Formats: sequence, C-alpha cells, structure tokens
Amino acid sequence: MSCNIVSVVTSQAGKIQALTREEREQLLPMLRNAQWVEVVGRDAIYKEFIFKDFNQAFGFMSRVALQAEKMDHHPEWFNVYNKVQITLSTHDCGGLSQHDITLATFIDQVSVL
Ligand code: H2B
Repeated sequence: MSCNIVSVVTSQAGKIQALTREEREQLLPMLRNAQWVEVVGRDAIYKEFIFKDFNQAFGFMSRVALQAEKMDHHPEWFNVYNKVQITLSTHDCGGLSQHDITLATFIDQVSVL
C-alpha cells in the first residue's frame, strides 16, 4: 500500500501535469480574453504581437527569453522585424500545463512595458 503512495507522489513530482478539465474551463476563457487562441490540431495556445520596430520586438523577446530560461519552459516563436508569433505548449506532457499559463501571463505583462 505505502509502495503505491510513493509511486504516485514520485510521478506527480517528476513529471509536469497537463491541465485538468476543471483548470481548462477556468483558465482558457481568461486566455481567450487576452487574445490567445487555441491551436487547431494540437493542445497549444498562440498569440501574435506587433511592435513599433525590431528594437522593441527584440527587447520583448529578450525579457521573455530570460524568464523562459528561469522557468526552464521555452516558447516556440517566430520573429520578422516588428512581429513576434508565439506558440506555448508543454512538450514534457504533450499539451498545456500550468507552465504555459504562467508564461503566457508573463508575456502579456512584458508586451505592454
Ligand atoms: N519548454 C517547453 N515549452 N516544454 C517543455 O516540456 C520543456 C521546455 N521542457 N523547456 C524542458 C525545457 C526540458 O526539455 C528540459 C530538459 O528541462
């Protein structure tokens, strides 16, 4: 019996958990309000950011990059001049996790600095 409990705790501690249905129902509407969209065909969210010029876009990307490295959670992104397209998903669980929500919230904050 105690063996079972140990294995459950280990699997929860060692692996990032995908969002539960309840968490999705609560969190996804908030992200949609902030112009994040759900990617078709995979469990991920996407948003496009437009800045004044490349300098502003790259400053934003630098802030996101430092936070991503701190979190050990990295965006999939594409930049051309003043445009930054970002997809967030958690590769370790094959879909959305709390890390994506945390990083999306950070990204929105630094996008308006
Ligand atoms: N980023 C994202 N988006 N998902 C992950 O599962 C992930 C990551 N895993 N960054 C991290 C790195 C993992 O590969 C390293 C080994 O900790």
